[in-house]
Amino acid sequence: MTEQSPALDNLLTESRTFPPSDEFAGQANAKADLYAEADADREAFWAKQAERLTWDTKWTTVLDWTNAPFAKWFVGGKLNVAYNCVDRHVESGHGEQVAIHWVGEPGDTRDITYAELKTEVSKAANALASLGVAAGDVVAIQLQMVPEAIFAMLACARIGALHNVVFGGFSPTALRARVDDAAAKVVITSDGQFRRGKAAPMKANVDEALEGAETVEKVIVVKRTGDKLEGDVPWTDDRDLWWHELVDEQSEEHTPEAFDSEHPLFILYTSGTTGKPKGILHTSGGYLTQTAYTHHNVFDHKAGEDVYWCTADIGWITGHSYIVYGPLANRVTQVVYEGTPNTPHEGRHWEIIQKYKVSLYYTAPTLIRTFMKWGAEIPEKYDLSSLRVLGSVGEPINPEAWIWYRENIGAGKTPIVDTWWQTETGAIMISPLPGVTSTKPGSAQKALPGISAKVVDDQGTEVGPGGGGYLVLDKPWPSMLRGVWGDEERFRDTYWSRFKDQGFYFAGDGAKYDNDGDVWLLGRVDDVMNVSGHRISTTEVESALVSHPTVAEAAVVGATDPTTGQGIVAFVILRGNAVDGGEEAIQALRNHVAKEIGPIAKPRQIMVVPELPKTRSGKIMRRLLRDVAENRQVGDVTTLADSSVMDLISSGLKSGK
Ligand code: 6R9
Repeated sequence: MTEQSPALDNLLTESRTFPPSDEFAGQANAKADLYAEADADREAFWAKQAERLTWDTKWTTVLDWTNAPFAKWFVGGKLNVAYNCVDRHVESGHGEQVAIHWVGEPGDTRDITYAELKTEVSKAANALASLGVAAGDVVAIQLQMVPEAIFAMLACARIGALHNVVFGGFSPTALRARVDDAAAKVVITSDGQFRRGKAAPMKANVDEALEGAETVEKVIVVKRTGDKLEGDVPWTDDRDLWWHELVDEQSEEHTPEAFDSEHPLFILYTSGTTGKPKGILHTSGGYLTQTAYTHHNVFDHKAGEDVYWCTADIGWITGHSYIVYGPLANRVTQVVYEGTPNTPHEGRHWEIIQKYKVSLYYTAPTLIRTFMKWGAEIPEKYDLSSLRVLGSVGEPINPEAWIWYRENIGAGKTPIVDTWWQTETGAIMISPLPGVTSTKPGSAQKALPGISAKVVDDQGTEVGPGGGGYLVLDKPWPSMLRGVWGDEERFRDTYWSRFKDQGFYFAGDGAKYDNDGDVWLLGRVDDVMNVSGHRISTTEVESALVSHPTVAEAAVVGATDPTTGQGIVAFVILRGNAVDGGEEAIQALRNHVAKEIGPIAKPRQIMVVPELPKTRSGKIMRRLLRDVAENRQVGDVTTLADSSVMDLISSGLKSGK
């Protein structure tokens, strides 16, 4: 983006709004006056939110921003994060409440009460301490969605060690980079993991990753696949320990120590589109305050009544903030599911919702579109009447997917909260409040009470209604990142240099205001195309394509074009048996986009493909599609969830399908 005041063409013309029912609004945790309360005195507001937690020592100052961009929240306060997520619920008489309904992929289940969680976390904390892990040490965790993953994270928090969770599907090279950068002392993993009905090795990959790793002293191995896994689990005698042998013999008593509010809680690496991944650092008091506050208000969570399910993996920030910390601080009862959504059948999620009477369900647009592709007749077979709030996170949600979600999963009445936030923000920042906001399909709408976000132009000046530009966060917030691990320069450069004079945090996302002042996220700034001088978001064209009855999923890239700068190239997956994908069908799609957005947005080329390349967190890798669109050799595919997808796409195109 080089020109001033980028006037993003106002291409999304969504005008449907869905106010909450009187019944929902009447019982909602968050009422409209929350905005005014926060505006009147932000620091007093956040101090009140921090009272959700149990502090050993109360803070003296709410916010210290004198060393910006390094914030300190609840300065002088001391607390134990694990105590807040576990023990205090037992002490208040809820030890018998189920914290986790765990569902294994092969169908095994385990219900864990708060009393049991306290025992497990205490034993794991004693186990780590027995290996010499102390406050400030780093423990890397590469585990699938098994209860031990949560026990391990909370055990680290309990003793003040930082966890560094590495997504279970990451390669040995990726794991090693994260272990080395954070200087992890202990690694926790499993023998193997169940994936689509098969047992796949984990420990073998970890061993490959750790060859010659200098900082790692011990590897703790959870037994999950056991004799279902082919071959022996590789073992290094003086380094490796079975979780069950080490943990089971520990005392069930562990006294949590109070740590400073700014004590580091974890590092989580985010892969930028290029270069080395960044270790995002989060700390304790502010992070837990905002994750708990948002979980309470955005999902309207009622402790002891709701059953909540966030489908993320703990390898991502959503799993950290909305499976582990926020929900457990709020005494949630939640489902944790180990497997993939179509194992053993495409109704697995709905079956689980029916069984556990899930009332709050939080997932990602990519999965919603996959469900659309599988067909509405699948969820129709299940009783989903327990659901009362649906959430979305991870990427912009197309209005079409939003409506499908509400109609087919939410019985046409549940509020949908489209939550915008990032690994760096730690917690939800922009979202409707389900009992207050008249929701709009496709828009995350407004910064939450206590949060301030703006859409600004190149110069950092806020744009007016209907205008577009960059999303910035102009005031510090409690769960904000406290740095990039070991790289202060990169922290300042990446987030704080773009609008240095104004002191804004630059999120890297394009956004616009509609005429009501609601925020629409338009994808990463580098996903905004420039066609003949018009700025068009890839999301907007994707949204138009997906609104056509024959299209299940679409990904759009801007390909270099000698005359127009960039030309729009679309990759589409067609629905079930809709059409054959011939010339006529493609022409119809081009015309549909022209009709929905305008002739300027008509894709230069539309390719029908069987799959789209996605990262393991479900984000479409447009870089690879750009390679195809520009007839280049396809680049590095190692971060794809399924690296064979690109072959499938390329061979399909060559054979003219
Ligand atoms: C929580 C998470 C962050 C990036 C962010 C943005 C995109 C997330 C979104 C959304 C539009 C939403 N994003 N939520 N875009 N609407 N509701 O996903 O963190 O993995 O760090 O990704 O995801 O582009 O900048 P993370």
